[in-house]
Amino acid sequence: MRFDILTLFPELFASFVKETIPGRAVAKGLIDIRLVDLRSFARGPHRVTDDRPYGGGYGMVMKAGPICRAVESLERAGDRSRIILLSPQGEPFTQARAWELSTLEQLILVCGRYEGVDERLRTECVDMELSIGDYVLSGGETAAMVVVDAVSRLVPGVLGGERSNLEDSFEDGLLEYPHYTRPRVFRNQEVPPVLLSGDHEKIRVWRRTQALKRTLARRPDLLERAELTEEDKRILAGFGQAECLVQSDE
Ligand code: 9D3
Repeated sequence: MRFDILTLFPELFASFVKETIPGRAVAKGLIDIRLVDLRSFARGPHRVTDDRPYGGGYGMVMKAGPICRAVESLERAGDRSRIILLSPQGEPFTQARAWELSTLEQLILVCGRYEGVDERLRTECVDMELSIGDYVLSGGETAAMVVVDAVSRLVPGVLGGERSNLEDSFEDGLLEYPHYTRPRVFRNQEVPPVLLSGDHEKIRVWRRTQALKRTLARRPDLLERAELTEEDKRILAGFGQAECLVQSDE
């Protein structure tokens, strides 16, 4: 999978790329990340990438020209390639979308700045527009990092032997159970005794119960869409309403 990131701030990505993508994934050729400085595709002595909005109003608008020229300069992986604009008006980026994108060969990620991009960019050179959530960022760069992070770890071979993607939260539609490590007592709080019991079946049921409780308390919206087993339904039915609301974290 190749990521081409088009941005006015390529240097923002240096440590991100180094720390997020396992070096062996890059070495094995599973992942390739290239940064494209949009300013180098701007024209004139001042290499201007933005201008005032037609019709007046606050702020500046990114010009379509430099972005389109940058996209057109790239080697394309045919129909296994997508040009994605990161924008607050995009459709929500989800784990399902991440899986879908992970099957492609090339993602071209366009990071906007200022108040937005010239509308004609969308019709001319963009396949898809993604938002990472309902909050205001100062540009598309951090959103692009989110997309690269979430997608690259789904590319076959990238995670290595660590663990299966399917164990992840959101893959089964539930929040994760609580985790503990040493020491056994931290500031007077004990690790739940079941985790020290060595009874793997009891531990499995406890963890599933905790995951269900936590999801019900914090993200009931997820629970509605989760794929629940008969056991899950039995566990859920066993929750007293009051217990779920009050003891959501226990
Ligand atoms: C005054 C109008 N602006 C504030 C609401 C509009 C605006 C323009 C550009 C708001 C943010 C941005 C920059 N954001 C992104 O480029 C962006 C983004 C985001 O802000 N939230 C969630 N996902 C994304 S993806 C790209």
